[in-house]
Amino acid sequence: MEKKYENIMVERVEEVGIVKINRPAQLNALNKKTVEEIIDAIEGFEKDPGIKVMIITGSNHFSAGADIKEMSTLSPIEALEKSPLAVWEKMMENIKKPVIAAIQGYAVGGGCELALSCDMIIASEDAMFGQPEINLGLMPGAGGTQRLARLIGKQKAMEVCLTGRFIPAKEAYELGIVNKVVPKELLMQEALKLAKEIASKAPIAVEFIKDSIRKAFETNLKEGLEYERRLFYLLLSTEDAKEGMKAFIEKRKPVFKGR
Ligand code: DAK
Repeated sequence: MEKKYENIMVERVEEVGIVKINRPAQLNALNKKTVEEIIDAIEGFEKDPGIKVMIITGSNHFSAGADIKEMSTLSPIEALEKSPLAVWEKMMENIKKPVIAAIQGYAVGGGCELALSCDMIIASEDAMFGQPEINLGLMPGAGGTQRLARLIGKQKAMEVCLTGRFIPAKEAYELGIVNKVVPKELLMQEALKLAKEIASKAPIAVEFIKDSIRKAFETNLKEGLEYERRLFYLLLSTEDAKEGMKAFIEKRKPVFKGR
């Protein structure tokens, strides 16, 4: 039985944990309660050995960002000390299991930042991305300037954050923000297909690959290559790697056990 939440829905499909933001009347704006529930659900799936991959999605839209009504009452000190958006943004850096964002409708402001903190993005044709904080006299505060600049380069990140322009799915794909654009009715099917494929792989290899790719954004090439090499040696010693190579030689499908 899944836990009951107020503003999100959780579901599991085989080894995939799904978190669905569900405040459709407010376009899934991220108020404190919603972000706390997202954090709780993701942490729950992260600890659950039966879950290998997660999907974050939203009802009708992904999310129109931080709840502006709630945010307008926050003092800077409150934002610094209590902001759940900051907690969630830091938490995503430490999640070991792959997280896929399945996006329809708006993914803007904090919603875009939540998507960018995921490992892959599948978008429906109607998806819209953007960092419109500039129109509120603000700026992205949960990774928008940093992750976007690393992902699409300085010039494009400047344009997106300084104009606040919304970017349609097709353009987001061309910019490299999105892995795949699919018709709306196929969104969850495609996200689940990707999630299940990854869930079928050797779990320690999946964890190390995610860790190593993320490291590429935090280190210089020399340190990153050294980090990768060490993880590779570690993987060689796992039962799953021995099984994977043996199965190849014996021309059969490997059976991975996460050891
Ligand atoms: N917050 C609260 N309510 C929102 C909302 C939001 N972000 N976005 C939409 N809504 C509400 C609207 O007020 C409206 O409610 P009612 O008037 O019906 O009661 C309902 O959702 C439907 O919205 P619209 O009528 O505006 O719908 P449209 O289709 O006409 O327009 C839109 C869709 C997405 C273009 C528009 O709603 C819009 O521009 N929304 C605001 C988008 C935005 O500016 N997002 C950025 C928010 S700032 C932090 C780190 C990060 C952040 C904060 C703190 N720390 C580290 C401390 C992040 C900040 C942000 O995300």
